[in-house]
Amino acid sequence: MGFLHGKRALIVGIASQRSIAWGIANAMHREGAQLAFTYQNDKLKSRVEEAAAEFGSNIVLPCDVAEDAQIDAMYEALGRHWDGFDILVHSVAFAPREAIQGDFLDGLTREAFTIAHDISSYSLAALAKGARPMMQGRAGAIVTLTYLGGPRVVANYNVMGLAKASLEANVRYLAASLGPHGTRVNAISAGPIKTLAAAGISGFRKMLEYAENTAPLRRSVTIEEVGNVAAFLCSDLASGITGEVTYVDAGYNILG
Ligand code: 0WD
Repeated sequence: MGFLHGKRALIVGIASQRSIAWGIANAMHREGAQLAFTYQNDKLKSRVEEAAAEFGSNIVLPCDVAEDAQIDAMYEALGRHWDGFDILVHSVAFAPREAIQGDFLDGLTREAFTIAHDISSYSLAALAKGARPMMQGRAGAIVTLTYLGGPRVVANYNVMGLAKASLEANVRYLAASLGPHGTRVNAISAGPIKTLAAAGISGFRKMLEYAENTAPLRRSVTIEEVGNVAAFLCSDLASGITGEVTYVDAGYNILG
């Protein structure tokens, strides 16, 4: 029996089979969790439906996290399938392309800052708030995805680095807020992986090659490896861990 047997998990952030959220869904499904999925817009709907079918789920709901009404409607619809759930996976980020290339200040605008923080950090708290009544008292867990460009300066990551720093603080404040309700909140800081979101970051291929050549394990990580850690962090095996950032990056972050 898998270590997530009997758990229900809501997966937010599948855009393709390469998405980190796909790797997480795969690991959670393998470990026995029942899954539900959201999609950002009609363009992504069929891909997410494919994922759901592959993972034995028929719960596929629209949710653009930029819209409060869509978040509310998504939880209302989810409530018609499930009376509660145990796991929330947040694997969503966005910043306007011109703000994630070249010089930090040259590409920075108030609008880019606002969008990056809204979609990449606020959305975690918004989804957690909406989930609170359904996750209440169930020994549940929330996991989100962050990157080293939050605590450190990484070329081209720019305003997304600010948003990830906010996201990591968000994880700590949410952990403190939801701990008394029985919900743990953690982040995984993943090494570079070639996905749709990564393709938007200028110089991504160089970043990936550099990480592969210098990380202690001399390679990059896979969505399967990130998925396994997410499944662990959201399982009862990790019942003593909350408010943490766990690196899944082949050891890259320890380098000076
Ligand atoms: O190297 C990487 N790929 C890393 C990614 C290293 C470390 C962290 N991460 C993080 C990302 O910052 C993000 O938080 O992992 C998370 C997932 O990213 P991913 O799997 O790399 O990328 P992708 O497959 O593109 O999924 C992210 C999805 C969006 O995809 P697109 O490419 O269409 O922007 O986030 C979703 C969307 O599906 N998303 C939204 N969902 C709902 N509402 C919204 C929105 N407004 N905006 C983006």
